[in-house]
Amino acid sequence: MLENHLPTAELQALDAAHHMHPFTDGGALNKKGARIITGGKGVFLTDSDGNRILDAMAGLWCVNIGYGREEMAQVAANQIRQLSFYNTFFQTSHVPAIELAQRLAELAPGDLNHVFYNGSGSDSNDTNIRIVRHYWATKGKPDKQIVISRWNGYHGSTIGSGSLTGMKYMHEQGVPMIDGIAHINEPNWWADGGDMTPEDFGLMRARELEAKIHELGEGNVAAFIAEPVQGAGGVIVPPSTYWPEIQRICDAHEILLIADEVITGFGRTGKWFGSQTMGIRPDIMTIAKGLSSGYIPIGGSLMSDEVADVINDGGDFNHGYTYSAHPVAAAIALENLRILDEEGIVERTGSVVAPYLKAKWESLTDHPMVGEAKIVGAMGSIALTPHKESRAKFAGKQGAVGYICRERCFANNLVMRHVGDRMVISPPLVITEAEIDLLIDRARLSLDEAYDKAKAEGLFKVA
Ligand code: PXG
Repeated sequence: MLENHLPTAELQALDAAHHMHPFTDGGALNKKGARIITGGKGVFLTDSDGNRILDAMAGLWCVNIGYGREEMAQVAANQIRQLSFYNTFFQTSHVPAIELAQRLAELAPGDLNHVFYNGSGSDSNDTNIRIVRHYWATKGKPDKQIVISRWNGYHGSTIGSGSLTGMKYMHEQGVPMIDGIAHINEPNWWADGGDMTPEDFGLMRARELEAKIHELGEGNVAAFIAEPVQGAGGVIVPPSTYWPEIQRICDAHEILLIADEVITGFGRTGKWFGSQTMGIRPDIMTIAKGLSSGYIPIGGSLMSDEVADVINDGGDFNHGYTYSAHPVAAAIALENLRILDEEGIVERTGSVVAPYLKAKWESLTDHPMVGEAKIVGAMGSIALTPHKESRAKFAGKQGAVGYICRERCFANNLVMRHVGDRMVISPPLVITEAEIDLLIDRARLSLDEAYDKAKAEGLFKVA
């Protein structure tokens, strides 16, 4: 533990000198200095200057049970004493891997009874690409190779998962997509819906999948991957017509459906899995983040009986990571699932947090800069706009006003992220009603300040 740490400025200087941050303009950050987080308890973080920050992002969409649970520390310590590491490559297994696999099979919907363990969401989606291609090859259809995903979907940042990811700014940065990936448009009615009703628009965007399958040839398409609710893309909640139509299309054609539940899993949407909330039946599920509440990295690819049977009958599956089924990570995940279940956290998210947060969150639409407010369970977004009726974008650089708002939030001891000009939240599921009130008070104050600043800087103009 680093309790008696160096002064903030010294830590910042060392950070700038030696630590390179993900998805960050390093040069700009090094001049400014990072905020140094020193502790976490429940929904609050502390920083090196003694601020107490309400973390409405649950770390990075992951700390579902809240920070600093003593039981988790005990389980990790005990497991390290018992068996700190062993691999599962060479015909061996261990108790945490077995118990966690059994528990996941119980919790996951349908017959998703089998897990391949990975270390994170990104490498889980790399695994999924390998699984679906090997699956079809084993079934005598080696041409079925292409995985279809969506623009503005997020599936990770390795070369494989980053190719699935639909953020063009990632593809542009020296990471050409791997072969055999195709993208369709996202069901983002606020941004792209024009004069259509959300329902008609949802159907139209879902049918892009069918059109893409026809264009590529059904015999060449392995799978479709999507987040039940897009997270990193800005908490885009699809219109009600979208998922039923996607399910119909996957069923009508020979296409595996992969639900990327890295954010939506483990209670985030008010049920154990977002697939249950959105009424879909995936063949494969990507899990990570909330699986361990972020206490230790772990991810997984959950798959149906049929997919697992084919893979298991296909001879050697030439894939795996050193830390697949890491025993400490598996033990931590099991303890996390016990806490989520026995403390009724998933159930309470649906019955208490979701309705309370929804009412408060939607009340923000009376703010002059807030257009739509969207929320599913405990993941929500608001669209910032200079003109609500026309759903207009801001005239200047996209995301400039969102960035100002995020900076005001940070200054007001609230972590709320911006995705372009959408503000997003995903607080720990253990958040109380009083803490939700505090979240909304700080969000409103930050919106007011950002609104004033955007006006003063001439940014509050319709594009
Ligand atoms: N799938 C989904 C749906 C995700 O949200 C990943 C896969 C990749 O997981 P790993 O564990 O490899 O990071 C994610 C991760 C953001 C942000 O800014 C979101 C993620 C990661 C980093 C930043 O919202 N999601």
